[in-house]
Amino acid sequence: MPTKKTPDSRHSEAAGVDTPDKANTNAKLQSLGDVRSDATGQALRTNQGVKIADNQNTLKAGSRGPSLLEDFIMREKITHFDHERIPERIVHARGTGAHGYFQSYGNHSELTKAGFLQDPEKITPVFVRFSTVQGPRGSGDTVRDVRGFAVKFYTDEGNFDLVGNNMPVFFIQDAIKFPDFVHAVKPEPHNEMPTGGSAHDTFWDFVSLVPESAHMVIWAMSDRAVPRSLRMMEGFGVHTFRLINAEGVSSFVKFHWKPSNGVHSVLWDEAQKMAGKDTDFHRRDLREAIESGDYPEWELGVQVVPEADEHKFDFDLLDPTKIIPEELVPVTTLGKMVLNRNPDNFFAEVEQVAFCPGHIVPGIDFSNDPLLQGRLFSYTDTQLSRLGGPNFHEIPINRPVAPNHNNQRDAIHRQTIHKGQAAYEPNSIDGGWPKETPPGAQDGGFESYHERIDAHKVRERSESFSDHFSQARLFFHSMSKTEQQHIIKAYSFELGKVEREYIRERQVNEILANIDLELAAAVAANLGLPAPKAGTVKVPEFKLKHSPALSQMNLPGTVGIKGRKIALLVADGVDGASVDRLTKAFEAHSARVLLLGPSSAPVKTADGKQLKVDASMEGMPSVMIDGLWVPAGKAAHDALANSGLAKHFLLEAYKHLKPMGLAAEGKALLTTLGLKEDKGLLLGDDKKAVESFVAVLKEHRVWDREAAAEAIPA
Ligand code: HDD
Repeated sequence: MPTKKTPDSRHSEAAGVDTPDKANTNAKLQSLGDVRSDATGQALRTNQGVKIADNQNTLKAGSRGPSLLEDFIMREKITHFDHERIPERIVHARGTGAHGYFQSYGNHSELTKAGFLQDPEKITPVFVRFSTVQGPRGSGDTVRDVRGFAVKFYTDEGNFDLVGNNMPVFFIQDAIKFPDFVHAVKPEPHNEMPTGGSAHDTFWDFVSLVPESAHMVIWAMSDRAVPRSLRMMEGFGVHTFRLINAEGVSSFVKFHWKPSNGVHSVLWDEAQKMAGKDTDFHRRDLREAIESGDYPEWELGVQVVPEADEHKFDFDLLDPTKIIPEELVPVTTLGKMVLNRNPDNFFAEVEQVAFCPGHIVPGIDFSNDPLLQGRLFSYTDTQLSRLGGPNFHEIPINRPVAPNHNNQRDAIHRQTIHKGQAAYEPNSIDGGWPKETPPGAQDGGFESYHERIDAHKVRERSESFSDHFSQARLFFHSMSKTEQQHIIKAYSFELGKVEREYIRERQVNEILANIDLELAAAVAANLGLPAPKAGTVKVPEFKLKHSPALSQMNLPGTVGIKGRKIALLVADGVDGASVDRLTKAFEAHSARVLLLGPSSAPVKTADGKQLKVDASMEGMPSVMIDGLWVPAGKAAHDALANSGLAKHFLLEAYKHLKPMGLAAEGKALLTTLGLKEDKGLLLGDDKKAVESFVAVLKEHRVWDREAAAEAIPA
């Protein structure tokens, strides 16, 4: 508790006043548990605490008569129910979240005075919310879209929100364009279609008229927009921020999250099917991973640009449509984040969490990126209508672990009961408390970076923001051939859904042709349009021609196949020993092995034992697994060869380039299916075959198979 001071001492002494400690921080990890009651052994009561005798029948005038208005129990229940919904987020409505912690790798005090980045012993609780952008709350998880990657760090010095995406750039350069962009991408106003996607006229109308979107749109047409898992995405703070050390030295930084699981995606056909077969694929995957102890991990890194180097690049650091290629400024890792606890209640935690890029702590500051500057206003503002007023910081998931004493009072849904008379400052009644803390090297009050501004008030875009194509080109040229083909197909699919031909033409001729003529020609061919002969603007030559860090083929992660789902397809007559051998072999790599049968009923092994299955091949279709194996057992192979369900499962897995293995007798099954062995389609269940399978699964898919897989029906 604060010690009483004389009224004229305006500042608290930093030490000893409400200093948060580790116990306080750890308490945050438990705090939601404290406010939750699972009500075991408790009587059913009204909100006013009255015990309820009958929760089945309304009070009536006679058992067949009208209901009585005086039934306060029924009215309270129905009234509460009538108001259960709150507005969903305007964007990023569909999401899921998890708790975890952040731990610094060392003392980064040369960069920042932010305490959570200085002490490797310090465990800082975090809550992360992942989201899609376009779709409403009930939309599919696997649609083509940008993914939100918002992290709330509950630091001892206050909450720090890093509200980023899984792509390092954005569609627009100035926040004033955000409502236009969102109105264009959201379902169209006259018919509320499409749900969860950008393949429609208004989106392409807007982006084809706004060339600054070109870079972000090519990311959105790449495999990054169809992630295999939320655990397999990079995250980016997007804007340039500042880190400030105790001496007041500022460096520009870009924040990066690097997943230990690597960066992996699904194929487009797969993504579309998944949206139907399991709308909740990503939230389920995250929840199951955490439940089974496969805690997802990311390293937090920064690209650091000293203040003096601000203008040394071909692009403007303040332009959010630009990356700093990692080949120019490598990412320095600062620490790691581990997600290790699922929310107990989706609404209380995931739905009510309120992020804001303006939530920063001493040692971190904003840059003048005009998109970031606008965001600083928007997020708090939107919470006023979503969460019903300015007290949303008192909702458990939003409460800082740092104390937050001030003279703000009242307003709707106030939880805190403030004692005392003085809710103003200066005051002498309460000894002048709570008091300001002067800025200082460490533990000081927040101080904005003393940037010198000497300018005219203007509504202008800096000339240094005018190149919209060189980095989109760098991105396309840095992709593998496979990734480039996926991008061409994505543009072709999306523009194919655009009804107005002039919009298709404008995107091809005025945007794609400026990125890359071959890309434009390939998309034009798929749309039946003439290939453009030249771009419409002179694109500056970017010194760097390739950035390998942009291709996810170069981002396999560090944990191999840990947590990957491998299906063993079983049927009556399967060789139990083969099932055991394979299970052990894959589990040794920390993969998750699932036995899938023709139905959910157990199958009988060749030696007559009952073998329980995890699911049927229908219940867990091939799009939900990463690889498969058919264990030994002639009768089981024959049964699979005669099952349309099993054949479809195998062909679809093959089409989606998944690693597959079959015991030696699987040759006949392959012939039935018309499939040939390849690098990732293996025969035999010996150690060598298993190791080859694991090696291919580490590369995620059998990329060499793509041409052969074209012939397989979708
Ligand atoms: Fe935003 C939500 C990310 C630009 C206005 N945004 C929101 C979320 C993420 C982002 C991850 C979901 C947070 C959550 O899980 O609750 N937004 C971004 C990124 C941007 C960006 C990476 C550009 C670099 N956003 C942006 C601009 C504006 C907004 C320019 C307004 C001027 N964003 C919002 C919002 C949302 C939001 C309307 C909707 C719900 C919410 O904030 O809490 O205020």
